[in-house]
Amino acid sequence: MRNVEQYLLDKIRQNGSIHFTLIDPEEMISSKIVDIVEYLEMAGTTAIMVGGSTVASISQLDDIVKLIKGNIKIPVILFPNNLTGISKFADAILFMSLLNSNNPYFITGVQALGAPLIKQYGMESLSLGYIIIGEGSTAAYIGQAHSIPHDKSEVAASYALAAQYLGMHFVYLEAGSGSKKPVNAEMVAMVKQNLEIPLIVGGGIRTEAEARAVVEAGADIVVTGNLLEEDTVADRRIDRILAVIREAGKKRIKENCH
Ligand code: 1GP
Repeated sequence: MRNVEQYLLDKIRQNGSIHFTLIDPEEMISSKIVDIVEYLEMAGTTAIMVGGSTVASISQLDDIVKLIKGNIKIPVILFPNNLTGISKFADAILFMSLLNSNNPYFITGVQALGAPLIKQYGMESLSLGYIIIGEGSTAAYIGQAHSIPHDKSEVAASYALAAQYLGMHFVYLEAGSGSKKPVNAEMVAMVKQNLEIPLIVGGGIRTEAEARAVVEAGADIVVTGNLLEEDTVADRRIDRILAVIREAGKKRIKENCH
């Protein structure tokens, strides 16, 4: 796919909100991946993100990206944790800065190391301000984040606005994969009120009610990852979550028209 960003913006405009599936190459058994991504594409996920906080093997990542790309048409977007999160076989990369890290390596350092590789691969780069919310996640630990507490919505809103003014194209509020507490609706709403670029929300979203709450509060893109490991494909929970995101997205479009 050539212009992933335009494709995503069109999908958000048409649907009000969209869903990304996160595949962690270290958590997912390759034999299951093809069935799962084919199913998710059919069920209506908009893109597959590939990455995880501890991805260490580029060859394993390459194999998984190739496998996914060979079986679906929706874009495969890298969600890198480090230099080892870059595979030349993906359609695009979330070129992200962990805005609330205490370590400049995660804000601009690894980006400078990775940029020449992205250019060499001719890969589309989606500029993203990444903001970690709440304590205790692997992402917060590895990224040495100065995590924003769940009740400090105004701090999250300031970081998000800073991302926009720095020229970034997307903002991601991350509660951490497998988190017991997703980003709350109040924080999503306050961030969105002050933002003109698309807002991605993820981490710990497992139920229809949680997905509905973040979309109604203003999330343009909802990410789920861990959910896949709970056999939600088999029990159709993933379909119900996608349906809720579609329904709440449509409602947002209607409200914005009035
Ligand atoms: C993690 O936000 C994503 O980076 C998804 O989180 O795995 O908890 O769905 P989950």
